[in-house]
Amino acid sequence: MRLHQAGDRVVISGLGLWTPDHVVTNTELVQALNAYADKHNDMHQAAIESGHVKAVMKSDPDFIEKASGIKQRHVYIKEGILDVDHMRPLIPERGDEELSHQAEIALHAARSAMTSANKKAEDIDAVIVSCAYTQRAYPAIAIEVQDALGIDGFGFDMLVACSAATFALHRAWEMVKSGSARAVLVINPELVSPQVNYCDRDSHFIFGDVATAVIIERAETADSEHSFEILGTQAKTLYSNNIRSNFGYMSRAYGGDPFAADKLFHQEGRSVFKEVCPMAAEHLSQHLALHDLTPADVRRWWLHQANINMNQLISKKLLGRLPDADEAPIVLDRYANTASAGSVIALSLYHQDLKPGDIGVLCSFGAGYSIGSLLLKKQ
Ligand code: CO8
Repeated sequence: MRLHQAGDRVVISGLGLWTPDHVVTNTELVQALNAYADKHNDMHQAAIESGHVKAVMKSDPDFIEKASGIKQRHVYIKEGILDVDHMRPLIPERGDEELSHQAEIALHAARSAMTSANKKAEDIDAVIVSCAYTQRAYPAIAIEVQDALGIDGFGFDMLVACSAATFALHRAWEMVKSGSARAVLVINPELVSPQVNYCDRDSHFIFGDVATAVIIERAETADSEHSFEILGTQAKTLYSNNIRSNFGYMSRAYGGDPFAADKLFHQEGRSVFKEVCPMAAEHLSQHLALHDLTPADVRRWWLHQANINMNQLISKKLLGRLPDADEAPIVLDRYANTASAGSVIALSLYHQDLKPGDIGVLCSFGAGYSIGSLLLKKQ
C-alpha cells in the first residue's frame, strides 16, 4: 500500500463527457408507446373489460415537456426502443473476452477527462465507477476500465442511484486528502435505457444514457486550464421506497419474471417531487452556511437534472427568485434525466467562463433518498 503526500487543497482538474450519437425525441417515444398501447389493449380487450388485465395508458408529448422540461434524450442503442414488438434497446451481448458495453462508454468519458486534466495513466492511482446500475456484479467495471487504461492502483464500483457521482467525488476527495491516492478518476457511465419501462407512460420519457468522468488531485499537481478547488462535500441519505428498482441477483431464486414492471425503474413521482425539493434546498443552505456562504454568494449552480420544475422550485427556495440559465444551467431538455451524471454534464458544459474565486455548487438529489453536494471555487 502506497501512501502519498496528503492533499491540503484538492481540486477537480479534468472533466469528460461522452454523449451517445442516437437521439430519441418525445414525439418518437410517444408514437411508439401509443402504438404499443393500441396493440396491447386490442389484444386484451375482454380481459381489460373484465378487470383482469390493465389497459396501457397513452402518452402525450405536450405533457412530457410541461411536466418535466425534457424534449429528447440520447441513447446508447436506439434499435428496439421504438419497436412495438420489443419496447427496449436491443443490445448485443458481448463475450467475456470483449470489452463490456459499460466499460466502453466509461472509457470514452475517462479519456476525455484525462486529456482535459493533462493526466496520463501513471499519474492516477484509483478508478471509481459510480452510477445507478452496473451491468454485472463482478469483476468491477472500474477494474476493467483501470486495466484498459493501464492504471497501476485500484478500482471499485459504487451504486448510489442519482447521487452516485457526487458521493464518488466525495470518496475521491477523501482519498486525495488522506494521501491514499495522488489522483482519482471518477466515472459515471449511466447506461440506464435497459432498465427503462418504455411501456409505462409515467416513466418512459424520463431517462437518457450518457457517460461523464472527473479527475481529482492535489492543487499542487494540477496544471489544467480550468480547475476547481473542492471547499467541502456533504452527503445525506434518508430511506424511501418512492423511487425503486427490484431487478437484481435474487431474480433467479424468486422464479418470477425478472423483467416485470416492478423490477424496472418505477416511482411515485409526485411524492418524490414534494419530499425531495425541500430536503435539497435545506441541505444546500446548510452546506453553504458551514463555509460562511449564502446562496447569494454562488455564481453557478450545477444542479441534478431530473425535472426543470424541481430545479426551479429548489432555486426559488434558495434565492427567493427564479435563476437565469447562466446561474443554473439546464441540460435535461437535451439529455433528459441521466441519473447521477446530470449535474456533471452541466459542470462539463458550463464552467469555462467562470473567473478565479467564483463559487459554484454541484448537487445531486434522488433515489435513496440521497443528496450530495460539493462546494467548488474556480482556481
Ligand atoms: N402522458 C400523458 N399523461 C401522463 C403521462 C404521460 N406521459 N404521465 C403521467 N400522466 C398523467 C398521470 O397519469 C396523471 O393522470 P391522473 O391525474 O388522471 O392520475 C397526470 O398525468 C399527472 O401525473 P403526475 O401527477 O405523475 O404528473 P407530475 O406533474 O407530477 O409529473 C413527473 C410527473 C415528471 C414524474 C414529476 O412528478 C417528477 O419529475 N417528479 C420527480 C421525479 C424525480 O426526480 N425522480 C427522480 C428519479 S431518478 C433517480 O432517482 C435515479 C434512479 C436511477 C435511474 C435509473 C433509470 C432506469
